[in-house]
Amino acid sequence: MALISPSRRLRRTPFSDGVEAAGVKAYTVYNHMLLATMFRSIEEDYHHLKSAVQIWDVACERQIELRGPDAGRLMQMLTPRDLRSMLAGQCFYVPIVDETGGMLNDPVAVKISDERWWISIADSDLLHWVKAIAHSLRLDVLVDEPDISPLAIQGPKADDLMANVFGDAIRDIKFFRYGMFDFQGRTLVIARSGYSKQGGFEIYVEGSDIGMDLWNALMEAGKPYDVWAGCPNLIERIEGGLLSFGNDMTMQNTPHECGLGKFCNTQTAIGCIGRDALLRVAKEGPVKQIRALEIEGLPVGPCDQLWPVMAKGKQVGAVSSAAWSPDFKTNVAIGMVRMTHWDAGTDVDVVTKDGVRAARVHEKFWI
Ligand code: THG
Repeated sequence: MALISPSRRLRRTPFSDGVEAAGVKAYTVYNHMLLATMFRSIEEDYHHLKSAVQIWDVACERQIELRGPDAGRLMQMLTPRDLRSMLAGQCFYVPIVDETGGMLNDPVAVKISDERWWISIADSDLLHWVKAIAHSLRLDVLVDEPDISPLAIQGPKADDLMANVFGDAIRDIKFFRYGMFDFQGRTLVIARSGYSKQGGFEIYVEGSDIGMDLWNALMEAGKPYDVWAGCPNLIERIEGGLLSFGNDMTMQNTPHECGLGKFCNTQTAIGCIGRDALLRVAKEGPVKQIRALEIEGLPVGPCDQLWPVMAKGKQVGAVSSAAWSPDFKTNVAIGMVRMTHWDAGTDVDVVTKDGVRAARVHEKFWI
């Protein structure tokens, strides 16, 4: 692969100096921002993530802030998840849908107060959609992208590392809840969440100016735990069934097709823009859905285009993410599979870029 050309369009992050000093080997672009994808090798990073602790520059998980009396109303317009029970101090994984029920994004919503919400977005320009709704309905809410950059601490030693910097109270934060913690006189939101199944935290770093000081403090505090700079890991996130917007699903898919029906309360999410469309699809049920797939044979290359899933010469689905799993000693994959072939154990073929491979629908994700 060639190099990536730096430019103003491709935004750096408050932690980019640290990422570079740590020897980043590959980047992707996410929300028009740099996101590291590899430090040593994807496999070394994977083993280390599962045994130690890593600091991830996930500033590209940009925030959309909703501020004002209509913030809660606007937030509910965006998602079919019922937000009435959500309290300040909680985070919710929320599908965001358009008027046809198509997925526009799958962010984490963070409720700061009734009148202040953050939407921690995946890779799509959601800000435009949210601003247009607020403006066209003359809602009493400000919508913008504040200077807030998530920094994730992930891995089994994450609690110990974080306790060294923020104190033992950090250990009491529950999954998808957050607390407020001080660093250099700044109060930061710290949630127990993150794009891995290894456990850990996300610090919503408010103010780019403290970015490198916090990065360095965490690196120092992590020395006893063999901390590395890291990044979301392709293998681990497939094993864990963590979906990637733009890869595993697009605007063409409903939340139900994505297996995100459990995060929808379409009956009671009054005000959700896609509600009528989703009531129809929820009644019929999806005819294709995300599945875990096991692809036989030698390690497959990265999936940078959909790989057709075939049965008896007919296409019955497509694989969107795949990687060799060292722990499960098979190729793990995520794909969308038609109803006729989505039962666990169904044998299919996958047309990978290095040839046709036998594959099987797996009953669930691996971790
Ligand atoms: N954290 C934050 N922002 C993000 C991500 C994140 N924005 C971009 C991207 N990741 C959004 N997508 C996801 C996908 C999965 C999860 C979070 C964000 C996730 N899912 C858990 C699961 O499926 O096991 C838990 C969901 C739940 O039980 O509520 O964590 O990672 N800030």
